[in-house]
This record gives sequence, structure tokens and C-alpha cells, in this order.
Amino acid sequence: MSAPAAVVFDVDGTLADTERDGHRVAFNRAFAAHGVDVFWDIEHYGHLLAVTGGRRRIVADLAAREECGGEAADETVLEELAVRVHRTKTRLFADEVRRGAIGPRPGVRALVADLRAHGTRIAVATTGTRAWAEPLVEHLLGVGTAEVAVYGDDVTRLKPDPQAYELALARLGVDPADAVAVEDSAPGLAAARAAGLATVVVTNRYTRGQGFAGAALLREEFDEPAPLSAAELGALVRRDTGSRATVAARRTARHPGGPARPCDGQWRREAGARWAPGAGQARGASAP
Ligand code: XBP
Ligand code: MG
Repeated sequence: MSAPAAVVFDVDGTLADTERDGHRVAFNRAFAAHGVDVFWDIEHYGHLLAVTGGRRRIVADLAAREECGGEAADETVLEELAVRVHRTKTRLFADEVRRGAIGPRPGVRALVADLRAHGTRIAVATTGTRAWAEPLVEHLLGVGTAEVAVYGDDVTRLKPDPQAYELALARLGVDPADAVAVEDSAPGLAAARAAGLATVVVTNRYTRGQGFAGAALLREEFDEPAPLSAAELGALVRRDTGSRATVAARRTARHPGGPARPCDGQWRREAGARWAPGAGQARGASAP
């Protein structure tokens, strides 16, 4: 059997189930630390994941709240606030990572060990911030296992843009036809496919039910019903070769959509809420 020359793994939702009980909690703690009257519940955060990148996610949510409240969003004010909140969130989440609070999804370590035993090179491509993603990847896979790592800080355009995958392949010196991507989400799949990689999607609670047309393989778990293996990924590379003519067309793939339901549910309940004026930003009244 022949294994792929390289496998490029996404991090959030793929190597580890980070979003619901990790990032979301850190965002909420950061909002509170900055006196921002916003709380992202589990369901609402699931919608917000359509926006990749934590800082962009904060801006998108705060702008939507302003618009739902009948106000035009001041992008500059929101950007400045989002930068501060996101910096705090990054520090809080990095602390959690360093505490060892986040483990791998079941079957991830076994798959990576199988790949390495067959000579496959390992890389990661994430839109997440290096400050927490680097120690997390080292904790999950072991120091030095990921030969190449591309973080959100390294690119100018986040997923679903293919830049992170293209950079990972360029650093590996591997042709996309010889590599496989492993992703958990629709934006991630779009990014990997636009970069020309056969892509395995292993869904999680948040991404189950998203559209995954173009995935070479779709699973719910790494280890069930049978462990995902290096041989299976090698077969995908060979099988996917015929469809590469359509890669150029997929380069135009764009964001699958912004946050759903902008003015109902929690959005409407909180439409009157405002973030309290904090350091350097005086805007609106404090929360009701
Ligand atoms: C992950 C992201 C990230 C994380 C939060 O997407 O979009 O923004 O949710 O991390 P993917 P940061 O799995 O497709 O890479 O706050 O550091 O952005
Ligand atoms: Mg992901």
C-alpha cells in the first residue's frame, strides 16, 4: 500500500474538540473581563463558527447586534474593541492549553502514528492564533511531529481561502496531488479543496449537518466504526486524482455564509444590550 506523501491537519474541531468548551468559554471570559455585555451560548456560538478567525467573529457578532438594534455599526470602534477582547481571549485560552486541559479527539494519535510509521509527513494548517495553537499542537501530537505548521498569524486570508493550505504545501515542498487534508468543517473543506487536496472530513457536534460536497471521505469519528488508517488515506489520493481539473474553479470558493438568523433567537433577546464603555471606547449605554 502507499500512504500519502503528506497529511495536513486542521486543528480546531479536528485534532481536538476545542470550540464549545474551549474557545467559547474563553471568549465569554474575555467579554466579561472587558466589561462587554455579551455572552455566547452554545447554540449561538455554533452559528458564529461560520465566521473563521476569533477577532473577525467578535466584529461580526457585535456589528450584527448593533444592526439588529437599529444602529449602523462603527467598524473602526468595533475593530479596536475586538482586538482588545481577542488579545485577552488568546491569553486565557493559551493558559488552558498550557494547563493540559485539552486532549486529542479519540483516534487522532493512532492515525498520526500510523502515518508516521508509513513515512507520511505531518503538517497543520489552522486559522487559529499561534500563541495557543502551537503549544496545543505540540501537546496533542508531540513536539516536532508536525514538520510544518501554518497559523492564522501567517496568512492574510483565513479559511475558506486556500492560503493556509497552499503555504503548508509550499513549506513541505509537496504537490497537492500527493497530499491529503483532514478537516471538520465546511469552510475548512472549501479551503483544502481550493488548494487541490483530497480532503477527509471528520465531523463533530457543531459541524454535523453542514454541506460537505467534494469531500473524498466523510466520517463522524476517527476511531469508529473502524480506525481511520494511513492506507485509507493513501487510497484517497489515488482516487481523487481524476477530479483535479476542477480545482481552479473551486479557487473561487468563498465563505459559505455569515452568522445565521441575525435578528432572531438570542440576537433579538439581546438586541437592546450594549457593551459597556470600557478603556478607550465610549460607546452607547451600558447593558439594561
Ligand atoms: C478555527 C477558527 C478559529 C478558532 C478560534 O477554524 O476559526 O478562529 O475558532 O481561534 P479552523 P482564534 O478550524 O477552520 O482553522 O481565536 O485564535 O482565531
Ligand atoms: Mg476546524
